[in-house]
Amino acid sequence: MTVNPALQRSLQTLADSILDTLVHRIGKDAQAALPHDWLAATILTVRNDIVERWMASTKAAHAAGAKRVYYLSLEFLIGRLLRDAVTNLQRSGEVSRALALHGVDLAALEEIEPDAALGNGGLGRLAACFMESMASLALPAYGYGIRYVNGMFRQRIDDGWQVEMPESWLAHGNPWEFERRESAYFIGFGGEVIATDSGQVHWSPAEAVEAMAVDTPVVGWRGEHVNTLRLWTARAFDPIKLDRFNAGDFSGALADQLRAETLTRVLYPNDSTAAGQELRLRQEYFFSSASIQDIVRRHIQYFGDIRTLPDKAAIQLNDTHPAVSVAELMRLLIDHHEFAFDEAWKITRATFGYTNHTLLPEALESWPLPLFERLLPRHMQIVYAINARLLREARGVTGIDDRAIAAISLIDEGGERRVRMANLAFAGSHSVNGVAALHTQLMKKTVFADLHRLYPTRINNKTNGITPRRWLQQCNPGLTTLIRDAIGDGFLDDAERLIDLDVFADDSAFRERFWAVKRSNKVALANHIKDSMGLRIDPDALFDVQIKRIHEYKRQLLNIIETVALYDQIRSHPERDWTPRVKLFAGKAASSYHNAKLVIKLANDVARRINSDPSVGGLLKVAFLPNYNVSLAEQIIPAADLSEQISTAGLEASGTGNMKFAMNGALTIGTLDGANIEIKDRVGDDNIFIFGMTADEVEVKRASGYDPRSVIDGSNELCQAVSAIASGVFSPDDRQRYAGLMGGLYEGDWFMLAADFDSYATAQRSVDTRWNDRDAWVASTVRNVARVGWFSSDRTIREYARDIWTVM
Ligand code: HBZ
Repeated sequence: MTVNPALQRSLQTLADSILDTLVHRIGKDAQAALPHDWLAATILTVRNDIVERWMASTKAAHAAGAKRVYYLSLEFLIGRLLRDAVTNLQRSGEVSRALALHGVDLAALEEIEPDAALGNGGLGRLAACFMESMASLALPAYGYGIRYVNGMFRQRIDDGWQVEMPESWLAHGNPWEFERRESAYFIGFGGEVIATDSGQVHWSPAEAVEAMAVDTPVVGWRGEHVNTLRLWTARAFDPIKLDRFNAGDFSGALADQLRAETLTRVLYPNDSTAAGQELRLRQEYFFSSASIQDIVRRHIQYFGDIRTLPDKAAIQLNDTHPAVSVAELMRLLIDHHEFAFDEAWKITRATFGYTNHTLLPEALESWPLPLFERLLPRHMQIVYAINARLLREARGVTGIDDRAIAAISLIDEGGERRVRMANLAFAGSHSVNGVAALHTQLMKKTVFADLHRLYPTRINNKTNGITPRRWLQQCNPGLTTLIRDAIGDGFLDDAERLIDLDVFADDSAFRERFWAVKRSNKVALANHIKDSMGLRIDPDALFDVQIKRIHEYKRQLLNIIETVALYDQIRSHPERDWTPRVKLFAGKAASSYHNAKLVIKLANDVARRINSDPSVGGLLKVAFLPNYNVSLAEQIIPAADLSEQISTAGLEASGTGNMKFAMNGALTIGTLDGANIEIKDRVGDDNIFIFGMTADEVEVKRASGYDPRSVIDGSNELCQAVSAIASGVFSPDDRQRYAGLMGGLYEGDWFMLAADFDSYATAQRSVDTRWNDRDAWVASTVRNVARVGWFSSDRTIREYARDIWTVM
């Protein structure tokens, strides 16, 4: 190969600057450097380029007097950043060759970067996709959150059981971040509120911590724009109390610092039930207050007059976790800027938007009023004042009766009085959105029905999306190259151009190449599974994948029971022409969620039995992959053939994994739930396997008395599988292990697994049939890739920008 001398020189320059960074910033030479040292040196070098673009982006927004978007989220599930940054800068080839001059492999460095797992699941990952899309669309935006020292726990599987281990993503330091010691704010808690003679109100907190900003640059596609992810860390004002120290009270001397550090120590590992602890409310207020103070400070510095805040700032609340921000902005406007209530309220409402991510009642946040009042006495008064105004407005509307008033109120008066965060977020925002069409409809019909009657134009839909950079281009380079060869690279800037691929579904030569890419991704995953778990799987089998948080409504149990039923069938009818399948599961269970943890154990028990049964040998394998995270998803999704999206209809707000799989050429087996409905509308009924009850049918069945026992008894396959599990066939060491879990199906089956079982099993057999018509299968997968460009988070962000933030 001839090498262009100019290129050679620039590679050498880059190689030299990486080495220079290694020596002068890390303090190691090339001989002594460990892989982590090379990783840090590479990041620090690439960062120089990013910082320049970052400053240019900030200056340009300032010069233009641009409106800024503020995305407030207690979670940002960003994963690794190096590959993201270098591909968005379009420098992967260059960086990889420069490192090669030192004998270092870029891909290997990328693999040892820890995952920033500052989130639980879909909600946190959505925030990360949105940050990337906002930068790619050159929207001036800030993400605000908490810099947890320990993110989502690391999951170990011990004898089939989930064991939670602390995740320390900062163990080797974090070369991406910049501490901003000058951007620090006072955050108070507790104390009392004093009304002064002049009519002003003074809150004098009993304790306080300092919030300090730590910034990470977020590089947009093609590197043209860089935004800021600003995460807060807590510090004591007095890191050490010397008087106590000198008196020999060493732990007392450090107590404040320890208390402060506790605040931002750990992410609550729960994705579907509101954590009721005081520490959680403290986290919520801590990051809300710091963010709102920072936003107000920036606005006044740039624009002078706080009255214009809604013209220059749009604040989006990612679920209710930052909802106390509504009261915090009101407090700053009233107590610090001397606004009258009504004017403060007008500014506040015009500034905030609220996104709801779930209708599950146990996930809706509400705080016991005494706790809220003790921790945030001034905010409690403001909540009361907002509530008085809200209820006054409601009483004036015909059709709103006492029951509706009680439902609209910010205070839940049924039993122990509680502050309802969703109602506060709703009341304090000009826009309230759901995350898929069905979910938004259900918001209007159920949880927010009365608030919707009061404010009928406020609720709107913004169907979720995913960034095609991370979830196609970076995780699936083989497919990306293939698509590029077929339709050019316009799809890299506009994912909807993937539609040009549609005609290639009928091109047999293209289908061959498409199939070859999928197969090589499957070989790579099979190797990973062999190396990490010692399990051999056949890359020519159908890879059937369910990866997501473990939750009863997501119905991993439905999948496992169907797996057991299939196992029975294969053993009873070995003569039939079975389709070889590999069932892959991964996901974390909240540490206190008993049934979810039992489902993990069951998946592992079933896997052990099936994988060691020679009578089903090459036909069925089951694996539960430990420690599901963003990086593991990036490996599994490109290798999947079938995507399991099987929640009880009406319960999955949207789903985003469903979009990632379809974009990587897996077919979906799913219910008419969340965004599955919109995926079906786009890929077409022939290119997706839909089964089960609709949300309406679920509602009717619940209302008319669902009797799971008769359903189970009426289905041979289901009954056999449930009895086998219940009687200990898969748990010979503890035959009772699953008696309760299976008993729950007979007794209530809240998630209506039994009701959907036969329909699911039938759909699985039509998957087999399609799989065995290779041409038809591949044509369908090509059509999926071609038709799901709409699910790019660029499209979602454009809709937020146009309809909610009015910035585009
Ligand atoms: O948000 C998920 C929804 O379940 C999913 O359907 C949707 O696609 C996704 C993005 O909109 N919700 C969550 O991930 N929720 C949480 O992670 C969560 C975290 C803390 C909580 C409650 C929920 O206290």
